[in-house]
Amino acid sequence: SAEESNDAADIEEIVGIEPGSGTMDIAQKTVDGYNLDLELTTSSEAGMLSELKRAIENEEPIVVTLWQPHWAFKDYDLKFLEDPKETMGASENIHTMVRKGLEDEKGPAYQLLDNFHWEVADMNEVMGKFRADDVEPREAAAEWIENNRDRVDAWMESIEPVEGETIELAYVNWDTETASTNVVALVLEELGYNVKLTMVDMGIAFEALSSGDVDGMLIAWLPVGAASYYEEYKDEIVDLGPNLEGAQQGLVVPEYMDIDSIEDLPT
Ligand code: PBE
Repeated sequence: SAEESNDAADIEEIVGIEPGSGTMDIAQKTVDGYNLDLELTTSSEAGMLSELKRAIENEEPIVVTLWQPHWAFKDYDLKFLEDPKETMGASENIHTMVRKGLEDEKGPAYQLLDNFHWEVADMNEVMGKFRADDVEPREAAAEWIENNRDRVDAWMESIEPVEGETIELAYVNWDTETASTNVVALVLEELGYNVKLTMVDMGIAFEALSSGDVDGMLIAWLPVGAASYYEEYKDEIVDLGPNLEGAQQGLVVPEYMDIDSIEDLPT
């Protein structure tokens, strides 16, 4: 029966995302920390989501690495498995980081990046829009800006516009970071910057920022998600603090599954 098929005993794997992501790092620590007898499979955000979709259509058991903000929580009935050891982190913040020297060399951009701050609901709105309406992230970001002009104006307040300067932001191909990076890129363009967005893996982004090859990034989930990279590079980069608070990562299952905790998974 469907009920039996949702038993934790039927689960053999955790469907993960890109190798080298913060998520995979902490998911592996979770497998080790709880002594789980499960294979952590690598995939991509899109691959994980299509496996999730297929499992839900067939009401089959599945465990994925997932996080909030994410439109998947709106599209599907999902739950975070309780994580008493907090190896997947508890409440996470997404930090903005810039290269050393940016404040002196590109003050207005630095100021804007420092001022940028929004809420979980905002990020969900932008990422949900480019997902659901099949519009480009840039268009979804522009629409959010239009609807939140007062807040965007507050980020830009008393920043001197520039002319013809270039700024380069690194980001990873995750919907969360695609949303924030596109919003910030458009506001930097309003300030007069030519904005270059460079999509890379998370490790490359940290490395490029530390060597000064890119100017900034909005991708680091802390204190837990990106901690390994942050520890490695923190002395060579400038952490401007959270641009969003109250994010969360975890092991996530469909509501119809009869387990509630990571401790219910096979060991
Ligand atoms: N994520 C999405 C990323 C950040 C955003 C949670 C998969 C990670 O830290 O791996």
